[in-house]
Amino acid sequence: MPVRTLPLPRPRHPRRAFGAAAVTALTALAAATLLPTGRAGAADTSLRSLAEAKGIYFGTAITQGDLNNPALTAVAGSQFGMLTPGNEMKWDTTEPSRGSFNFAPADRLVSFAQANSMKLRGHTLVWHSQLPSWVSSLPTTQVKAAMENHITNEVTHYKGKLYAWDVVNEPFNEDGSFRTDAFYNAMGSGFVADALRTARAADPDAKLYLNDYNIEGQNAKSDAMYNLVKTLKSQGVPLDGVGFQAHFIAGQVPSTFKANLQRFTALGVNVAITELDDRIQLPATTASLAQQANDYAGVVNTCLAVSGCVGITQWGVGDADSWIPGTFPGYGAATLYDATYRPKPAYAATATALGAGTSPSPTPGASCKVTSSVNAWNTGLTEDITLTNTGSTTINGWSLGFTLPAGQTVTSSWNASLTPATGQISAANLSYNGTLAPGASTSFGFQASHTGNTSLPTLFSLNGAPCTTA
Ligand code: 9MR
Repeated sequence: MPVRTLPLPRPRHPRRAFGAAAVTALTALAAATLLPTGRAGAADTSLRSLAEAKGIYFGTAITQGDLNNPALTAVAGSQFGMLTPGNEMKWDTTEPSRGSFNFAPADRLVSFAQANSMKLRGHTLVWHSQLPSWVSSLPTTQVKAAMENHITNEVTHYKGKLYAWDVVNEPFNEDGSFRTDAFYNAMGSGFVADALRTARAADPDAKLYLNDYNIEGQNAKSDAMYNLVKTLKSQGVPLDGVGFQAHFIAGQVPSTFKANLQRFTALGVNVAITELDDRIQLPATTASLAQQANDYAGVVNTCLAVSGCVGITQWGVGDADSWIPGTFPGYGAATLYDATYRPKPAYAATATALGAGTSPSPTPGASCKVTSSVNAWNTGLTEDITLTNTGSTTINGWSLGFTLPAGQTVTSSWNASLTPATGQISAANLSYNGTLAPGASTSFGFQASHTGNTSLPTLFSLNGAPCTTA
């Protein structure tokens, strides 16, 4: 059996070990007092606390530039309990020239994670891509020393700070053969074991992973990964888990996903969903968004059903942050949040799959209430909005998303910073009113022009979770 290695607060499958009453009591206790994030309380139904109550994590990838987006950081720090730097721990950033290390960009992300009580996955040490040309230009006799030096320096820098490392990323071609990159060309397949041993020596406590895409179902590539894991385990090479990137297309999650994860955990490793997204052909429709919701719920249910699946990371916070549109023209809308961090149907499906329906909250994830009022004249209006924290934990930094009715354009605002001026708006706190204790309220407002429709905004969400409206 795979060992449970994520230091989460309660057993993964308590229903297997305890009676129903004990499970309820334990769940309440964990939710109220034990979660390590310091954020979860009895009525906190963020994705991160829902996931943690189930014994897994729910994470996201963030880049350095994302830290300048207050709407994004408010959602990221509230909804996600694990952070993977999107680019900043890759070789081209961390060792752009030989022996010259730059950890500043990733350090900023580590600080953000720590400030928000998020755990960290390191990504990635040995990869053919985002690799500076000095490495691929080395004589093959020098690659091993360069790789070991890189791993030792980077892992040592982050020693004790990371939950896990993607030590080797994407070693295989689609047909299951090894990629003939600088590392394979220099060392053959033995580079994988060497990289893992070097990482373990530098940080004995970080979980060590191999990570790849298109290995979610059973196919030639996942067979190759399976055989590699089997060999490494039989040789006693330090390997704790396999990361399944899970860059899915809506409606095409492989039917063999669960069975495939289970054959890996049977080898004695954990598994993690490391880069989840589910792309939709644009424009998204009600039907494709519903399919995506179904897919996300299926991924959550699969991880929960596989003992040894430690957690799920989505690649990027919202649709505007995703790599998909740039790489797959015509596709997008791949995440849980739209471009202004309003939760999509997949959010509610994910929250429900994580158990939100069992909470007292009428809306999955809701820990906020919004009241609003409007005063209109022939071409203009003012709107006052009051936001109340109905959860049991303090909110540190807020972004309130809402939809402005057609024809209304914001011309000025007070007590919050609003962008953009029309359509789907994000209202972010100012420096003095970002903290909202449980039960506390704050008010802001704006002036807008209109073309006849003076109705109130709709679809409020706070830090990525829907709010109730009075
Ligand atoms: O999200 C990353 C994007 O910003 C980079 O441009 C891209 C370059 O390859 O890498 C992206 O992240 C990749 C990850 O590191 C490995 N799996 C595939 C991801 C999407 O390309």
